[in-house]
Amino acid sequence: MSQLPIIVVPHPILKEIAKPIETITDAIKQQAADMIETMYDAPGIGLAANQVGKLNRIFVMDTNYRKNDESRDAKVLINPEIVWRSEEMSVMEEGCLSIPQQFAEVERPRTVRVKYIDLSGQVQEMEGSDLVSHCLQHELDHLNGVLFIDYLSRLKRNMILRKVDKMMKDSPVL
Ligand code: K1U
Ligand code: ZN
Repeated sequence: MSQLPIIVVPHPILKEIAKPIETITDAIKQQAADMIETMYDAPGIGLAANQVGKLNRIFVMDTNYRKNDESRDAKVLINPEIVWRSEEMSVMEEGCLSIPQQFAEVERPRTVRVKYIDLSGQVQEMEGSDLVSHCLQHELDHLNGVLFIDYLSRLKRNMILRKVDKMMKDSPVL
């Protein structure tokens, strides 16, 4: 397994739409393992392919983030799609590994059900609320070239982008 560099805004790949995965090859399994390692190391509770420079529809997540290895339970979601979303909404503060150290409240459906393919090629469904729902939608957004700052006003978005730009110039190894 190897750690992958995480791409930071305003890199154009973060605005691209990722392509469906046709076959689960050894290369895809390796990519998933590398993404899991990268997510835990960041640390984060999710990571989408665009963020590590790949334009295929896969993300990893583990919202039960714990520091010790034994309790880790990362899920790999391939070609995910939302099949149901609640009318009830939820507002939560979100962060993004591609927008370091910036957080903002985002409103999304409180519960979603997502259909996806797992690493063994089986079709699966998972339903999640609150943090799980926000994370599922945040990661799926990445695969469609959408960032959480796209839900903010232009003023707030530009403030965040300027802060990240300054931070990267001051300490580019973040
Ligand atoms: O996709 C990403 O950029 C990862 C992002 C996911 C996310 C966070 C919050 C709401 C929705 C989606 C992160 O993981 S940011 C880091 C973070 O939230 C965290 C890090 C360590 C422990 C707990 C949370
Ligand atoms: Zn993100």
